[in-house]
Amino acid sequence: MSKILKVKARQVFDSRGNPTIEAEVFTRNTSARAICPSGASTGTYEAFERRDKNNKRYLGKSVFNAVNLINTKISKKLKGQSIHNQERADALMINLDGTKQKTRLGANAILSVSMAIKKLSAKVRKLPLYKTFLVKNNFRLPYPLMNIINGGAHANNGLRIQEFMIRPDRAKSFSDAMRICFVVIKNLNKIIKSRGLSTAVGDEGGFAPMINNNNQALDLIVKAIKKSGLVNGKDVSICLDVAANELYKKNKYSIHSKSYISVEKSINEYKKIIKKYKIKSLEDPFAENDWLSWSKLMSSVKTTQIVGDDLYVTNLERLKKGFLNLSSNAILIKLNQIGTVSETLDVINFAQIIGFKTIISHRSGDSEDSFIADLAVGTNSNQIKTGSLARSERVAKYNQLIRIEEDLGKKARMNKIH
Ligand code: 2PG
Ligand code: MG
Repeated sequence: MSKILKVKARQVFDSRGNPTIEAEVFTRNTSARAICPSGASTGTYEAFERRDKNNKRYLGKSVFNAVNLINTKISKKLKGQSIHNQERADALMINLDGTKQKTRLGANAILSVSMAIKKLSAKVRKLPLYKTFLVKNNFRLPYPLMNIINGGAHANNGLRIQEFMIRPDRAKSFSDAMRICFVVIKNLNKIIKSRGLSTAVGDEGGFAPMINNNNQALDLIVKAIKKSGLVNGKDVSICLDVAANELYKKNKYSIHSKSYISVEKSINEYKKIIKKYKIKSLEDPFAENDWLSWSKLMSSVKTTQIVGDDLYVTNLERLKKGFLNLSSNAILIKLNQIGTVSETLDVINFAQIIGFKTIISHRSGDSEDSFIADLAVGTNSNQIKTGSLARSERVAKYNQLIRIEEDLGKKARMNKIH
């Protein structure tokens, strides 16, 4: 009844129209499936994403070899295993791969199967997915970090910073959080339009107007918050993902303008915008190997949430290093950076023990799969970052959180931001 009969995978497409993997895990009576997401601004230490580099028909982007590995090697290995023993199934795949960054089978192959097993286990146990992770009761809904202006590698407008986000800090419920973000986004739309700029959206659903100055983007957001009758820094906070890996050259950074400046100067510029725009959260302010600059920033901006994404790549060893170096106080969690559900849960668990905020995240190439919405609630993660209120692959996660809030009924509570 709860033993894996076979695993079947197929090539499907993600929100950028790139091939990705959907895996379907079968028991004798039922099945569940999951789709792997894919990043654009990826960290060097992320688990390996396997693509058919030599297949010219799909410009080297197809995933047929990884699909084939699932249908043969992984399926054979998992046959007969219990769907309720996630650690064992994940360990079997990790061992079958046998490499540090999952280069043999591909983390995209392994993760899609791992997620499908998790979903199937919940389905067979007749439990909502969010009830099958770390938390057993007192579930908390995460605050959304909505990416409302896209720049960097997610747009072609020349904005240095990759993501300009809003977080509705005073929302009383998840539905209230959605309403607040909705109003700010609609007002931002009007403001952008009134400037004669395009309201077309980038990869994560945020607007991608043709502006190339960070402050200009921040000014637009401040205006939108005000126009909504809300107070910036209180009702709604501005949060940024700099994705500084992309803006680093020879110990210098081009975060604040096109010219490269020293770390000290970059920190000063950060301090200025934090103060002026009341920025509450900064993700990847420096590059993935620049540990020293992270610690320097942490000691000079005490009240800001500093989030490690490419720095940690959801990897326990790197998180431990960051903890010892006082590099940040929060971690971004992306399942496909590490490649299995079990390893992801280990990282979340450790992060919470050491007092780091955990933020569950989508990828810029995502799909209708809303697994991360359940993961956020099931781990009591403070925040979820899953794009703007546009593009169905982003909205799918928000809609799932609305369903979870309804399912929890009177017991539904928001997480703590501070
Ligand atoms: C990030 C992510 C998600 P990508 O940098 O945080 O927003 O982008 O998936 O391209 O790495
Ligand atoms: Mg990031």
